[in-house]
Amino acid sequence: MSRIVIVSNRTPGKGPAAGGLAVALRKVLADQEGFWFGWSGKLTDDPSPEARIEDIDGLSVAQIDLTRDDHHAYYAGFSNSILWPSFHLRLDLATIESHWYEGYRRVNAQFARALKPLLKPDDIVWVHDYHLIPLATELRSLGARNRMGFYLHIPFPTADALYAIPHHAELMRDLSRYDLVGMQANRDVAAFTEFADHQAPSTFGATQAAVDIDFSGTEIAAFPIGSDPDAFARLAASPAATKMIHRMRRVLADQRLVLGVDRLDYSKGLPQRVEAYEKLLANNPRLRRTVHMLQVAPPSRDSIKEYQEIGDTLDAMCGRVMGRFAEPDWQPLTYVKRAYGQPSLAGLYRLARVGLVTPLRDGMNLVAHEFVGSQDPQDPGVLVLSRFAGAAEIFPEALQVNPFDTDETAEALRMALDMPLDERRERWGALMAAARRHNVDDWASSFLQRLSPGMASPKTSKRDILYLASVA
Ligand code: ADQ
Repeated sequence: MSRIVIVSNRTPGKGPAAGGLAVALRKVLADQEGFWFGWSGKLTDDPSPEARIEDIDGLSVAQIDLTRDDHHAYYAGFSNSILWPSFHLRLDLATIESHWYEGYRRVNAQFARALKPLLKPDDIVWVHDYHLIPLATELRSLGARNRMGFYLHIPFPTADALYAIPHHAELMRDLSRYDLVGMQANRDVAAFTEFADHQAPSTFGATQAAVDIDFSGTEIAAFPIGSDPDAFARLAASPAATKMIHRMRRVLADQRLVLGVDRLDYSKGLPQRVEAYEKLLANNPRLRRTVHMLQVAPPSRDSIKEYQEIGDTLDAMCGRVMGRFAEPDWQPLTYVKRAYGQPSLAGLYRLARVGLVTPLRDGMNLVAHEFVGSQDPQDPGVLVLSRFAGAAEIFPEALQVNPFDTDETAEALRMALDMPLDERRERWGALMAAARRHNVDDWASSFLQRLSPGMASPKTSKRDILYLASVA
């Protein structure tokens, strides 16, 4: 049976993960033979060209070190100061330094040189995310003929945003070296298809004469990622979750909890969210003292200026709302900057009357799935969801909002808080059914089955792949 080789920027570490990728993929290799390949997290002056192979929490992991300069250019530079903001349509937050691209390609070539000797001919290679778009090109130039799939965890940009990315034509050519490219949502496949349709090789013309993009050998389809909603349901009733719920109930008393859980990232719409909550309190004095907002947002990528700035902005906004509405015996909100284990998160999700998931743009958003999975079926909370998250295609029964319109989000919050129990149950029943249909096991087996149709699957996927679109 073919082995699965998962490749991502970082190999998984021990302990709770604050990123969706690690949470989702641990499960794949728990069920199936193979290994995980990526950067170790270590920076050295003279990295070994060979990967170290270790067992980490029962997973076989092959890792390499990077030099500080290469890592900066590849990770903080090209990946997270150019690709991340552009793919999230935040060109205003992109910083372009042209030398970062060489570092990005150098690291992808280094990954390929260390991975190629570990590959057997029938291994299936599954590459994850925007850090590693050129990996198939690099592996193929070393002679690898394996089936290779790429999954983009973040949204695919509009054509205009793509044009703003240096070397975008080469990156698109790199995508064409994969057998399968998976995206989160139909909107991403549509954006990709639009770009591919309008950028036939000839139209790259004089400025891009060397680039010849042929997508006829690449299948493009949407495979919306999910969580394990039944595991969250169990976790939410576990002793650790119950402990968190009791602690919070003592503090909250009769106040209803409005909950946000996110990495601290400008794509998550946190200032707009706090502003919407401020408007809720301003427009509905009767709700003061009856609600409390908890925003959990551990810092991420904090070596990047734009991430420090979003932290400062959020601090200031939370301070403003406190100053405007707090009483000696009532605080309107709490802002916590740390990561929690899944049982504690599940407890918070279950306790919340409203899950406020309002990114300005998001590939999927697993917090929405986890919130749904964790609810008490007898007394479920309400999901307020950005229509610009991939999850909006999965959860039409959420209260969907335009997160840029803070009046609309404030009104959705009011509706959620006033929603009768019958309606909450009805909406949650539909959301939970959707979360189960799109669970993470089926996501992984759907992608792997499509990448390698003859391969035995660890779990038979009953889900049809509803989101297929092909540019071939
Ligand atoms: P992220 O941008 O990290 O992921 P998301 O999908 O919400 O966003 O996943 C976050 C994960 O981190 C969730 O599993 C959540 O439980 C966990 N998490 C968040 N805050 C936490 C905290 N304070 N403590 C502990 N855990 C926390 C990227 C894309 C998304 C896409 C995922 C998966 O940006 O759009 O859904 O990958 O493909």
